[in-house]
Amino acid sequence: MPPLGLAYLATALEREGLSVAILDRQIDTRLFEDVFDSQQPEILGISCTTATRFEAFRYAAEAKRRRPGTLVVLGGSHATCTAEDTLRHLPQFDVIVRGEGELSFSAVARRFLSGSRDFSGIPGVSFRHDGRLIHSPPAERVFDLDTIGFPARHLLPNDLYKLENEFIGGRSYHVMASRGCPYQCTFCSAAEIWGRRITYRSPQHVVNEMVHLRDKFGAEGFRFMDALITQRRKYIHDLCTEIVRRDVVLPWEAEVRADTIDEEILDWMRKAGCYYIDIGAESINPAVLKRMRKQITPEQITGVLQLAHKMGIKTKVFFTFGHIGETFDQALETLAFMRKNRRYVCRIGGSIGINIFPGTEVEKYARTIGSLPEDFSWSLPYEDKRNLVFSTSPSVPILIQPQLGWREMYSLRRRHLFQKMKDPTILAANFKRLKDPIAFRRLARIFTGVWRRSRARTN
Ligand code: B12
Ligand code: SF4
Repeated sequence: MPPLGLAYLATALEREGLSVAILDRQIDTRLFEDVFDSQQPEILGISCTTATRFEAFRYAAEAKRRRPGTLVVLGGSHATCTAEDTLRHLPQFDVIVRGEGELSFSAVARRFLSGSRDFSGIPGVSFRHDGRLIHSPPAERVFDLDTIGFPARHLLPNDLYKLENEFIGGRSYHVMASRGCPYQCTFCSAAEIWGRRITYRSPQHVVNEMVHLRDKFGAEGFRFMDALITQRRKYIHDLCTEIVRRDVVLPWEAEVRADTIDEEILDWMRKAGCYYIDIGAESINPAVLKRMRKQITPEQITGVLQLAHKMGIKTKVFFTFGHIGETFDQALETLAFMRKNRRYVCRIGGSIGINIFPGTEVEKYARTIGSLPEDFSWSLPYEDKRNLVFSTSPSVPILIQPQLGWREMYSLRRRHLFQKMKDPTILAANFKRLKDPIAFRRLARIFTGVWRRSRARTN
């Protein structure tokens, strides 16, 4: 998945006349040290999630060791929610850019390149000054997203990404039409990162990018990465109309919230090329949905799945288990729903164990119930190998509660896995993968690992 955030930042910096390179360590196998030594950057900007934070910390320390005068800046979701903690514990970082990065990072770069190390007065940044930690007020959001331009894809190793429409293949590019989210789900840090305001690019600007991707990059399809592309009825109508008007109707996929879809909207989307929607349902139990503040109902979830099925639009739906207050029986209800409603849905995914991310209500709750020690620091070493069973990173803690402890979570994981193994579409997909020896070995390792661990638990 291309790092669109970094590519947008690169556009902003190139507009400042700076020369920029991006190293995407998710996909690029070159060593950080080699690239750093060959580029000798004056400013190193690093983006990380909570799962990749320790890698980011290592690169920053390595950069400072090799070239102490480099300004090392951290940004992105994890940095935004942990600025105080990170600067307090990790001297290798000079500045943290919180939230939307284009304006603040450009201002930091300008200030630094003019010879100053005092970043006072720049909104949205945290830094050390005279031995103190300074957090400037949050930056204003960019309200007219058209002004930030297209992401600098010419700096990304586009051929390395698996850019394919999920069900139909064809070279497909990721596009974002909006930023931010007005909701406050308990497990998500969006509000902490973006505030609660959602901003949009104009439909014309989005379609300009789609045309550019088709004509210059050979795009045969698109994936909209927005959290909320269907949030405003008028916006999705205008976007679909513009796609049709400009004759760039290629297959695309999008994530939608179940409460924002009706037949008319799906019809506009289908006519504009949408063949597949992705729904984050999380749970089918009304009390669990309410407590996680998802603000959708089980009826809306089933409604949208049936509607899309009727209209011939493919669906993927995703459930998560282990939410605040969720009981074992409520989780089983969701697993049963997944089993029974298979016929409406092309893919059903689930993940057991709620990751505790900084800046979320789950984090606060986890500290109060002792699932995270009160003095837990995101910047100090942390690893729990038990998390690996839940196909997440061992460095991201999982919410463990009195009514849903490790034992129950392992049991849910086992039930979910067996349910998946009995699913004919998943079996067929895995059977195809068996032809690839590397995929075969990986799959065999996963199954035997989970099997052994779950046996060890039950004995
Ligand atoms: C769309 C999305 C995705 C897309 C990614 C699209 C993309 N390229 O941005 C997909 C589906 C691939 C995805 C995957 C994952 N996501 Co996600 N995702 C989102 C979502 C809904 C929107 C993100 C967004 O608006 N991106 C737009 C771009 C422009 O923003 P950006 O990348 O953050 O970059 C801007 C700023 O953050 C900042 N910035 C970023 N990096 C840097 C670096 C520097 C130096 C500076 C100065 C600034 C800076 O400037 C950028 C431009 O303004 C958010 C929730 C939300 N509504 O915000 C969750 C969110 C970011 N995702 C989250 C998570 C956990 C994940 C996954 C780990 C899930 C998983 N288990 O696989 C993966 C990680 C992928 C990865 N390796 O980064 C978490 C992050 C929490 C955390 N603390 O780690 C969030 C906050 C949701 C949550 N649960 O709280 N995600
Ligand atoms: S999970 Fe989705 S709807 Fe909920 S706050 Fe995060 S981005 Fe918004």
